[in-house]
Amino acid sequence: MTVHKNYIDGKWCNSKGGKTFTSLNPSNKKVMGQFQASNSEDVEDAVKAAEKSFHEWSDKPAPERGLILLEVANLLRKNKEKLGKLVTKEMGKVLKEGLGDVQEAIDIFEYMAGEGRRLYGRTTTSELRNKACFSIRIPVGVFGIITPWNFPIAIPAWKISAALICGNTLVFKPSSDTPLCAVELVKILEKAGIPSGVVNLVTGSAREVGNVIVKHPRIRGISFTGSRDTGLYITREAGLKKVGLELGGKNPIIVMDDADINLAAEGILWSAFGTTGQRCTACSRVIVHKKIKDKLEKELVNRAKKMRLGDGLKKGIEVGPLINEAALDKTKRYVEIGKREGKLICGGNLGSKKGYFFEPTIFTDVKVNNTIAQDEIFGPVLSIISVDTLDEAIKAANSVKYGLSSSIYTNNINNSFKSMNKIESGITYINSSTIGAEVHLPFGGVKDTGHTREAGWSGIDEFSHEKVIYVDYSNKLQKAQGID
Ligand code: UN1
Repeated sequence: MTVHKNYIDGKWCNSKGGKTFTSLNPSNKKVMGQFQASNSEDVEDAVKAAEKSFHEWSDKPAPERGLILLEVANLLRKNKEKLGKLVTKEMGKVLKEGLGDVQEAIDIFEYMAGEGRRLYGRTTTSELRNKACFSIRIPVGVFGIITPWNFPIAIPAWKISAALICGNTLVFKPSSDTPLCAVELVKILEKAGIPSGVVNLVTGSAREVGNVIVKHPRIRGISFTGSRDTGLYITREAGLKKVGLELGGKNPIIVMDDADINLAAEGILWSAFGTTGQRCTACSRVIVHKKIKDKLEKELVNRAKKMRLGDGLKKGIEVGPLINEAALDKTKRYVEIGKREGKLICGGNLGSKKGYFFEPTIFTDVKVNNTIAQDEIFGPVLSIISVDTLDEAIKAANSVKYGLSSSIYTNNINNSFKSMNKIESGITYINSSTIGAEVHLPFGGVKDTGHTREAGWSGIDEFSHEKVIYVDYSNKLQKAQGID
């Protein structure tokens, strides 16, 4: 079996602790490879390498950094098929989504390459004569990038591309469920010409690696996507680092009585059962107007029952496995709770024991405050809640602690504008699914999802400081605020 290494200071190396762990294909539990179970010494080496390379990298003109990022995009495109299949094997999502994961990475590397010729600051006026005021972008320093398994290529790409174009160097700790995707991504970064020490990959556990990165005194920034609990831990432990957090959701789709029901059903199923419900943006709550509840429910159940569950590499499969045993157990646990809280109208069972499969599951007559309508399950479980008015629907949508994505299906312009303003979330879709955010727009949430933004133009804010410059060309001491 191949033993994959860390990548520190431009060299592929073993962990100093000599321990390894394995990653499994969730469709068949076959081992994908062995990886370094790194420790604090490895993190220290990675930080040293990142510090050493910082000046050379950040002094390089941003358009030149951009050219290297463009080469990363080109190499990703050349290897899209191979990497897409790897995503499906290691993470489980069906192949068309595995390819989408890689496409999202191509898109963000291209976008951030272009940022090399923008990195905008602002110019403004001064209170005083003969004085210029403007801002420039400066890098933060060494960044810790801690990423989840559900978008094993795309999410590292969002963060790494933005960190690099802003001139930071970094230590990258991927999820231990998808380390092979991370290794392959870093190989592409290496091949594209990222200089030694700029990107350092350290695989291993949250306790031995993630935790050390979060607390490390010489790491200046953290960008993390994952659970709310870990986000809270990072908030407490990261000290005064610049922290970006994206922490999950309980995303609603409101369906009004004037909506196109077929369109809504299609969007709901894609949002709820695409990626087996394992997206932070996945829809887990349908909030439907009472008048059309029965009709929508029937449509959803008919279609969900036809969705084929299985190995995502096989043709015709629409729903892949959950990521691991723990995710399967969690889903089972919530389905048991759901049976007490609502009415099970679809699924509810394990799929083939060969992998971590669970059927697309729908509960109806769920109450706003029920556990299955409040907790993030991160599996293929959908709750239907019915309401009488749009105001009631918006109140229900906002009843959870999270606020990432949301959607409303309606053909009434007043309903849609009211929802855009009143739903508490970082993203609201009108007549579309809750998933599929595009990389050139800011991504992030409100409330317990976290309040920072990444990707798009906001990716630049996450990974740089805006520094202000005052140039006084009056040849005398001028005092602001009207002081003579
Ligand atoms: C996530 O699940 O954390 O909008 C990211 C989407 C994808 C990204 C999801 N582009 O669903």
